[in-house]
Amino acid sequence: QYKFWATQPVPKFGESSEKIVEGPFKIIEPEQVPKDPGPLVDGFEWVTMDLLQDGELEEVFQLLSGHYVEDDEAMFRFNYSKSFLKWALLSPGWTKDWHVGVRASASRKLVAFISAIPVALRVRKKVLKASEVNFLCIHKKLRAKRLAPVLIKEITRRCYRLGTWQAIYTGGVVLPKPVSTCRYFHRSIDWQKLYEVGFSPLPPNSKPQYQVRKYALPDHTATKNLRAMEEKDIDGVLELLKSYLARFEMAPIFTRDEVEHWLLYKKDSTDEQVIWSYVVEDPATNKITDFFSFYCLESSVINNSAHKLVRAAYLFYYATTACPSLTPSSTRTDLSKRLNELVNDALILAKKYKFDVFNALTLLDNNLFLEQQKFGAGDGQLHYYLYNYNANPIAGGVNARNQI
Ligand code: YNC
Ligand code: MG
Repeated sequence: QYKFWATQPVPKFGESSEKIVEGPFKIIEPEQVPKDPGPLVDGFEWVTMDLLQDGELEEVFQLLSGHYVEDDEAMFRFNYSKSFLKWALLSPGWTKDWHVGVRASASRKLVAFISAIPVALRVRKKVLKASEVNFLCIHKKLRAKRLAPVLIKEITRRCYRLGTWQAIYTGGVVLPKPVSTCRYFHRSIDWQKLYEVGFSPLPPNSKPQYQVRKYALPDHTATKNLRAMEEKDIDGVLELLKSYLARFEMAPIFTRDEVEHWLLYKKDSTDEQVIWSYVVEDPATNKITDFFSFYCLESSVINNSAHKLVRAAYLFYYATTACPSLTPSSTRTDLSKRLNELVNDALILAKKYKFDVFNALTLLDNNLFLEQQKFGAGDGQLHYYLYNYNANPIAGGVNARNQI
C-alpha cells in the first residue's frame, strides 16, 4: 500500500488526530539536492518542454488530449486547449525548467509530462514559497510501470533546486493524506445536450421538457453596474480579492501581476478566450464592490456520434464586499443574497457564451448558493495535498489555483 508515497514527506493515514504544530516534515540542504535528473528506464529520456514554441505546446496538448484525466466510466476526458495550457503554465514566475517531459529516445515521441508553477501559498498564518504541481500524465501504453514516482521525484528535485521546499497538488485519487476534500457540483445549462451525452440522467417521474424548463435562464443579467473586467480594474480586484480570501484557512497570496494574468482576458490576444471575469463598480465611489470569474475547460465525449465535446464553465475566484468580514454591517444573509445574485448572472453569461454546464466545488462560500442555483452534487471529489508540510485538516474546502 502506497509503496512510493510511504517514502515521501507527507502525512500517513491513521496517525493521531490530535492537533499538530504546523510546519515542514524535513529541512533540505540545498547542496544535497542532485544537480542532474535520476535515471529513466532504457529507451526514454528527460526533456524540458519549451511551451513558447508552438510545436512543443502542440505535443503537450496532444499527449493530454489523448491520455489525461477521464471519469470513472471513461465517458469523458478533459480536453485542455492550447490557450488554456499557456494560461495555466506560463503564469507569473513560471520557469521552463518546471515543464518536464519524457520522450522515447528513438521516435522522439512525448510520452509523459509533469509541471509546476510557483505560488505564495498561505496556510493559516504562514506563507509558503511553494509550487503547484499539475498535468501529471503518462501515455496509456506506459501505465502501471512505476513511471509516475520517477516523474514526481524529478519535479521535486527541480523545485528543490530552485529553493522551493513545499508544493500543493490536487487529484481525484486518494493518496496519503488530503489536507482538505471538496466535492464537484454541476449546474446544467443545456440539459438536453447533457442528457444526450450521458452526463445528466433523466430523474424518475420527470420528462425531458420538465428538466429543460427547470434549468431555463433569462437572457440578460440582473446585477446593476455589472460589466466585463478591464485593465483599469486590476488594482480594485486585487484589493477586494485579498481582503475576501483573508478569512479562509488556505489561499494563495495574489500579486497584481497574478490578478492580471489569471483574471483579465485581453481582447487583442490571438488566443481563444479561457477566462471570463466580471466586476461591479459603484458609480458613486468608482470602487469595485464585487467580482466573479469562470474559466472554460472542454471535455471530449469518448463514444458519441452526435456530440464530440462538452463545454464546461468552472467557477473560479470571486469576492464581494457584502460579507461580514469586509463590511461589518453586512450579515451572512446579505452575503448569501448577494452571492446568489452574482452566481445567477454568471450562469446567464455562461449560457450566452454557449457553455453546456457550469461547475463549482464546495469551497469558499459556495455552500451559500449551490442549492438555490440548482447545482447538483457530482460523483467526483477533489482532494487537496501539501508536499513536505504537515498541516491540520482544513474543513469546508480550500482554494488554490491548481483546482484547474
Ligand atoms: C496522482 N494523481 O499511488 P504508490 S493530478 C500522485 N498523483 O504510488 P505508476 C499518483 N500520485 O501508491 P500510472 C497519482 N496517481 O505505490 C497515481 N499515483 O505510493 C501514484 N492518468 O505509479 C500511485 N493525471 O506509474 C502509485 O502509475 C504510483 O502509470 C503508481 O501513472 C499515474 O496532475 C498517472 O490522472 C496518474 O496519466 C500518471 O495514471 C497515470 O497509472 C495517468 O505505476 C491520467 O503513482 C491522468 C491523471 C493526474 C492528475 C496531477 C497532480 C499530480 C501531483 C503529483 C505529486 C506532486 C508532489 C509534489 C512534488 C513537488 C514537491 C516540491 C517542492
Ligand atoms: Mg507507469
